[in-house]
Amino acid sequence: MDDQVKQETYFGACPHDCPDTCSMHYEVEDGKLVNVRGNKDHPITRGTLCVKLKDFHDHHANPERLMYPLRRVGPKGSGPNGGNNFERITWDEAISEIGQRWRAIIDEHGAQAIMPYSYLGNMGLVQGINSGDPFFNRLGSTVNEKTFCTSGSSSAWLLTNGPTGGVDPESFVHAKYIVIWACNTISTNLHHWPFVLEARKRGAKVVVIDAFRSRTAKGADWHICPRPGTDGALAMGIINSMIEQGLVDQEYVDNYTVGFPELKERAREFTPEYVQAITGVKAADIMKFAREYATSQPAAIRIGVAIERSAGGAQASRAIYCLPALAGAWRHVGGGVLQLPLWEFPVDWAKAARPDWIKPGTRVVNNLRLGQALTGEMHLDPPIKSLFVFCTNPVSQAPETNKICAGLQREDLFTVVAEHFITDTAKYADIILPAAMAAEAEDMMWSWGHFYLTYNQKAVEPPGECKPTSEMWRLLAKEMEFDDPIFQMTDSELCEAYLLWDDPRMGGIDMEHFRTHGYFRVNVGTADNRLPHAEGNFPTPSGKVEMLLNDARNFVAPPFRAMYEGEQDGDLLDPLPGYVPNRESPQTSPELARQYPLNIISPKSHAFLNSCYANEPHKVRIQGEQYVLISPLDANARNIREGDPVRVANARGNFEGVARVTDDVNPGIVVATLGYWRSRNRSDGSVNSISSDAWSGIGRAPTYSDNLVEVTRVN
Ligand SMILES: Nc1nc2c(c(=O)[nH]1)N[C@H]1C(S)=C(S)[C@@H](COP(=O)(O)OP(=O)(O)OC[C@H]3O[C@@H](n4cnc5c(=O)[nH]c(N)nc54)[C@H](O)[C@@H]3O)O[C@H]1N2
Ligand SMILES: Nc1nc2c(c(=O)[nH]1)N[C@H]1C(S)=C(S)[C@@H](COP(=O)(O)OP(=O)(O)OC[C@H]3O[C@@H](n4cnc5c(=O)[nH]c(N)nc54)[C@H](O)[C@@H]3O)O[C@H]1N2
Ligand code: SF4
Ligand SMILES: [Mo]
Repeated sequence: MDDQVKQETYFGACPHDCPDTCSMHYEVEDGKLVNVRGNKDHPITRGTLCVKLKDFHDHHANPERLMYPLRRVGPKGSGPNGGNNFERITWDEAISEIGQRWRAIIDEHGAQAIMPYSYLGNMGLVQGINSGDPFFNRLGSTVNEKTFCTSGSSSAWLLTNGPTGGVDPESFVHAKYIVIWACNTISTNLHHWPFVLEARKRGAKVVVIDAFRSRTAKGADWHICPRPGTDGALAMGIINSMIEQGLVDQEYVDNYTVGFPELKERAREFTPEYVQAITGVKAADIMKFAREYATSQPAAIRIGVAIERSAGGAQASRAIYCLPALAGAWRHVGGGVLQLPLWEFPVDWAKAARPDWIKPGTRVVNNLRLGQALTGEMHLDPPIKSLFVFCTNPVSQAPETNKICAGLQREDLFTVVAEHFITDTAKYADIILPAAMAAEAEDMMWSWGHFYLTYNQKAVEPPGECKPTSEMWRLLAKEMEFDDPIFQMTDSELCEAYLLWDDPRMGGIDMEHFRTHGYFRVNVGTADNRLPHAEGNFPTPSGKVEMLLNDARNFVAPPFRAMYEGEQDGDLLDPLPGYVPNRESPQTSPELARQYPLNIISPKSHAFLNSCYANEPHKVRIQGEQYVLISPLDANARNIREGDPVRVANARGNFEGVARVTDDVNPGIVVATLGYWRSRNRSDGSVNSISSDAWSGIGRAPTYSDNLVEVTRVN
């Protein structure tokens, strides 16, 4: 019958950089995506999507979406909001112009004058962050090192515990004591919260350690509120207090750790009183926490990404990773630390990223230093003459964005951006390529929040002339005359090629399993029996928890150094965990603190996913205008009232928002959440106008929680 509507359902996988990696159902009617629902069968998703994705089908149909390739017309900066003006072109024109420009650049400067720049706007193996690695490695471009997120805490993890998935997030239901440390679970890891609540129903206590009273802190039994960047001191204080109170599981420590005597010596100075002075957490609370944590087993720690965002972030992480060994928490199902389960995924990175195609000696530019690289502050020879951006929006997300914008305005820089929208970054492009969205291309997702591989089927055709990222690489490879087989493979073939099917963790399944179930839990034990380290078995050189390192060098965990075996910073690391104070603080930079006395932190927005959705009015309505949380004491001192427009500034830049005066933050701290587009804020600025591109000590991680500012009322 002609008028019968053709209905179909496909498996989806949320492509965003979110630990939950939800499994979804795309509902399609007559070739049109009409609804997206959470998969009820998926043990993590359990049928619900978050506020960001619940109308994901509308996101696909956003009228502002890019539909055609665009080319800049007129001089740079002559368009809206200081960006460029564009005209519509065809894909053929776009690809051949890119090819021509690149061939000329390669002739004059060599291929390293071209730099790719990507991040986790899409996590998929086929359409996401690393999907361009084979192409760019083959091209011989500069290697872009990707340390936006978790490289500090991950480097610390690999040094201390090795590449283990740690405690299963689902095993948290068995915990009697749950510590959520620098993680705003209810906003950023929503599907883990039910496991926490289940544990609490069974008698667990939930403790949140957060630098302000976040949504999650409000939902906890106990909120411990250290000053930002002082977690290393707090963890060392807990270690001190466990030792002093005789709470260490000596047998576990003797059998399965290295360096306890040295750690004990290091912890001696971190008395509760000393740690109180650094962190602002009361000495009695430090002792109480140590007692409760050590004696309420199983105890599970969920560490957030924000722990690493200051000079001492990775050192703090190392100290925290020692806690479950000291308490013997790894002996129990549901005891230990959850860092990133991603270490357990049998992904064939050698195939997916082709590090073997990187020529020895190829230079590496870190993604946090984009501004320096483009403006010449970093002395690059050859200079970057072409930038290719995909799956990331650095003008919103990277630090020191004023510098990035200045670089992007260079007339001699040829910038290509593949995007869904004309973002704050895309507006500076010479060529914009319209990318397909999740429902429009096949993909396979690993996860950094649980143990499931999740499959994404192509449910509908891309609209207009949008193309999957994978197709973009095929077209560019053809243009550059690369005939390697990987550039001929279909998306289905790539999905299959990028998994290590023979790895025992794949349980003997094949692609058909994904086509019929949509997801697969890798074989790492079950939530009720996974006990990875009850008897040590840490994948470290010693097989033990390495509290003490032997002649370790500064280290960036492999996935973040872009899978290349490139040069490493040669600095000797502190062999022990410890406390490294913030770079910008009244103690370490008193001059600066006189001018800029407030420590700003910029956690994630509840209704945005990084900068995604911050251009959608209904999400902005939920999230509210860019706000600045400030304590009553600091507000009064500056004559700021609730709702006043305020400017947040330091020497790097400024942005404006509205003041929310609240005792959710302590005096000396201000909070402004991340993701807002600077072009849509009150003034052309965002939290990353003021953030620093300095690295944290290990892992070249960002220092977004280590920035001083002053806040003033805007009249
Ligand atoms: N809604 C939403 N969810 C997201 C994202 C998003 O943008 N929006 N982004 C995704 C991504 S990429 C990531 S990495 C994760 C991150 O998720 P989380 O790890 O939760 O990171 P944040 O929200 O940045 O910060 C978590 C908490 O750490 C606190 N904090 C900041 N600095 C410090 C500190 O020095 N010490 C302590 N103890 N606490 C501190 C903040 O106040 C905040 O409440 O979220 C993912 N999920
Ligand atoms: N101040 C401050 N800054 C931060 C943080 C912080 O806490 N504070 N957090 C940091 C962290 S943890 C992270 S992970 C980074 C995240 O930084 P980004 O990864 O840059 O964040 P997104 O906003 O998700 O950028 C993704 C962009 O990719 C586009 N995109 C999505 N899917 C596709 C696709 O399939 N193809 C193409 N071509 N484009 C696509 C989206 O439209 C979006 O514009 O930000 C970092 N920046
Ligand atoms: S953003 Fe996170 S919580 Fe929301 S649907 Fe995607 S994976 Fe799930
Ligand atoms: Mo992130």
